[in-house]
Amino acid sequence: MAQNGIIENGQPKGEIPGLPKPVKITEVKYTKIFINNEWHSSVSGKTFPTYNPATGAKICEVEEADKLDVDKAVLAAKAAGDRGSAWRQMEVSGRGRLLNKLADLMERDRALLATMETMDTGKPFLHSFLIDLDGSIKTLRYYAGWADKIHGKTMPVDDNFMCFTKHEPVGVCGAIIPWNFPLLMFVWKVGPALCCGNTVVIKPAEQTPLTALHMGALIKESGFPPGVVNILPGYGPTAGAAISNHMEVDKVAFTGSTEVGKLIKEAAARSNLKRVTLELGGKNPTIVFADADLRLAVEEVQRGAFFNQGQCCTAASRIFVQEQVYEEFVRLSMESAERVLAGDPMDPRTAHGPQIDQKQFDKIVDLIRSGEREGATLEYGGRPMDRKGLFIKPTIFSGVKDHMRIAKEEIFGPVQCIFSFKSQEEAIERANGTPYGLAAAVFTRDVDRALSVSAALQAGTVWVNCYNALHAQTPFGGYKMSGHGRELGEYALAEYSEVKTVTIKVAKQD
Ligand code: NAD
Ligand code: NW8
Repeated sequence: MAQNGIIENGQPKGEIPGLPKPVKITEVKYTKIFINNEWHSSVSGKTFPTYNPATGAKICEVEEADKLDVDKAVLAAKAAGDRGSAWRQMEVSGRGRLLNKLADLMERDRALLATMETMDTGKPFLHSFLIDLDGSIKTLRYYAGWADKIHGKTMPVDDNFMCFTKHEPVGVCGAIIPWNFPLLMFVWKVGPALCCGNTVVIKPAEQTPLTALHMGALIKESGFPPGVVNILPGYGPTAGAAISNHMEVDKVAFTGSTEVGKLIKEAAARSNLKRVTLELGGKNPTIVFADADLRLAVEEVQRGAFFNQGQCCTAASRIFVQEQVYEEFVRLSMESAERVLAGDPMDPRTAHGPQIDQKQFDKIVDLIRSGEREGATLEYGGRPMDRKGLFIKPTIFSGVKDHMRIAKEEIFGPVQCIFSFKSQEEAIERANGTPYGLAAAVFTRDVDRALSVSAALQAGTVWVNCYNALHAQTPFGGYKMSGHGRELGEYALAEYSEVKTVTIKVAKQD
């Protein structure tokens, strides 16, 4: 968020140029299952409600996809990707043109999409518009650029053979995505899948189906052939499991809990050994050294902890601060937390909204209680806010010890846990002492220290003197139990391609 320069500590710095007003949505237009560029009712006839977490009000009913709807969608996706289909016959640059067109339409509907994202998730409109929409549009344009630049190699062997590789689409790509970044996760999966020529069957999270469905309308309007993208709102154990178990789905990409990640891999193994990429949770360590720019560290780390109400796989949830600056860091963090403006997510000044649902809310409150019981010092917050909706006050614990539940479990809420350390070696050991390995951060002014600590940390991403600095060009994914495979960047293309080796015998010439 530092990157756009107009938000400081999650708050706008005065007037925000280019931030429109939220759009008045009186009726949600797209609430059905999207297959073959058409809107379908569910085979079962069932629907499910989606709620606004800021008010608790029901927004609308959405058609509930289940196994039979997934079967229909997979058939459509398979046909759309067949040899001879419009999608497979299209010039590769045409895929890029369509992805850019989709990005244009997202730009046109940006205020509407941001409003809908805020209604369905409770995240501040300020962030939906400036971060989620910005990142989504950039991701699509980035992959649009790749569509005609994906090529193989030739391998010299000897004069008797000509060998080359081609990168082909994997086929039908399933995607199962979470509720914390519904649009961003949609394009992180659909962007690379489409630029590589695959077709997609995607299930948004049951809490947040609305923006994915709007994307269906934009995908159709862009001119993608029918069946290339199919969108199935529904629940995990039904629609989600039908995707991961399907014999005709060639790959599944999942973002969500470690627990469900294991189920996905198991289902893939039991069915057709479909390829699996997993982006799971984290218990991300940050190490703040005594030589760091302390004010910068406090702001970046706190934003890392509280951004999206703490509902980030990258959340800065374990903050190790060197003992010389520990008290100062805690004090400045409390001051900074005072300035986080919580409230109506549609208000352009709001930087902190409600949690996604009652289940997550209860889990966070329970973990905060466990922190108090286990002897951590509650420095700030720690309580639900005195207002309607699922708001939890930003919370800071100091004196956290490695054995406590709040030090080990993913909280997925606005809770900053601050630990103290003495030596660099100790900090590295403790930072790595987790089964997760998604992201980590280091704050220091010493470039040698920054390099050696970032080399030692077991994490797919290490931020130095910044936090949550994500870009479409840079790969993102986990070490250890945070998953495998990479999203974003050139690396993601490998997850959505098969490599074919063609070896040609060259006849001897007389
Ligand atoms: P979840 O893993 O249950 O949900 C993620 C997606 O998986 C949703 O689309 C869901 O419908 C689907 N799903 C659920 N069960 C499934 C199954 N058996 N087969 C196939 N798909 C299935 O996550 P949750 O219950 O919403 O949240 C629980 C915890 O997960 C959170 O507290 C947090 O710790 C973690 N989480 C992590 C991320 C992340 O970005 N890595 C996102 C959301 C939640
Ligand atoms: C893709 C993503 C981004 C982007 C910018 C700023 C703050 C936080 C996030 C973020 C392309 C270009 C930019 C963020 C997003 C998702 C997660 C955590 C942080 N992404 N951003 Cl899981």
